[in-house]
Amino acid sequence: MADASPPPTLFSPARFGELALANRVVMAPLTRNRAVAGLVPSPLAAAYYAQRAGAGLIVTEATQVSRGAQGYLDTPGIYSPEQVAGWRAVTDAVHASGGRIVVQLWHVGRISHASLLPDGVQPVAPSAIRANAKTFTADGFVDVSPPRALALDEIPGVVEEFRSAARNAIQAGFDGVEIHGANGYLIDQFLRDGANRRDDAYGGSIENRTRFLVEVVQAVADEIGNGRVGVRLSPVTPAGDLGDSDPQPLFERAVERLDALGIAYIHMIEGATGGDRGNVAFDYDALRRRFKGAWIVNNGYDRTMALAAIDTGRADAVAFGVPFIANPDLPERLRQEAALNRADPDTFYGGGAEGYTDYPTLEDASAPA
Ligand code: 8OZ
Repeated sequence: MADASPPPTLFSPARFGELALANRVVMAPLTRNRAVAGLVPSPLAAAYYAQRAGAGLIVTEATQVSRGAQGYLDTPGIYSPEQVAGWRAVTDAVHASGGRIVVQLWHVGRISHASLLPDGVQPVAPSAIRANAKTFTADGFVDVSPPRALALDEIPGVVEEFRSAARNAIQAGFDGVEIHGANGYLIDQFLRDGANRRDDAYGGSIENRTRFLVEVVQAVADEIGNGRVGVRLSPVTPAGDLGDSDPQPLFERAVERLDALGIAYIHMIEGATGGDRGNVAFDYDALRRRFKGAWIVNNGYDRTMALAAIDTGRADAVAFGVPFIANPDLPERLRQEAALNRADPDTFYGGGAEGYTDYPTLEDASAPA
């Protein structure tokens, strides 16, 4: 007899590896550029994330694994004791509110500017190919700096940065980590041939281009346990001026290799990040068939699409980005089919409490004035 438990809905609990989720509404990673001195998370971050603890899982904003991993102004890190202490306040607040939270570990690679890097050094990348992309610095939006190619003997050191950031994450009280393999940043630059022209063990064949991803995930899993590790991928997004000549077999193999590592979940951005879901024909189901862990989908989902994704079994959870900025109680609003607050793009990046911790819940809205 098959398992008699009812099929899950968007609001059913789930277990992804070692992560126990109260529901299948995930808060996607959202860059907010509000870190304070030392790239420590804002003192407001604890309240911001705790307000959103009704999510089955919170993925933090992308967070640098080292000083050299930064590509934008005022994004937080997780490599110094002060940053770990700042994140501890966040994880304590989320856990006190009954939530679960993982930190997204990030290295931007070529998407950076010398003014953001220690001693104004060049950004690093698989190959010395500059992206036609801008980043945000103290001087506003500027073209990214020309990168230099990582030497073969430097790569293990970058892998170690991810490992030590994962160790710090556990020390900071996180339930796990999500490795940022998406959106044209360093791991994605190794994966896709638009940025990787290496002729050593990290370039050329699919096996070689997936090597850096696998080494990072292996190191992090060795450090904190594979059941606490997720990976975000975006096979066809043009973000960061990155593309690949044949993404289907590349990402099928990447997912197979992640499956072999037994990680908790894959977080799949479908289409162009924050944009057209159908920019390129791509068979996501062929990827999912290669992975036994949990499958989180993302990009432009509304309530109807999210319910259907779980009901049909196409996904195990759905991640929402912008709707979570404006709706701290998003899972409750989805449950009740309540109206959603509209997000204000002017307060997405930088600033203080406005547009960060001041969006009302349904309860706030119904309270007498
Ligand atoms: C928006 C602005 C800056 C960075 C990503 C980490 O797209 C980002 C990001 C998003 O993954």
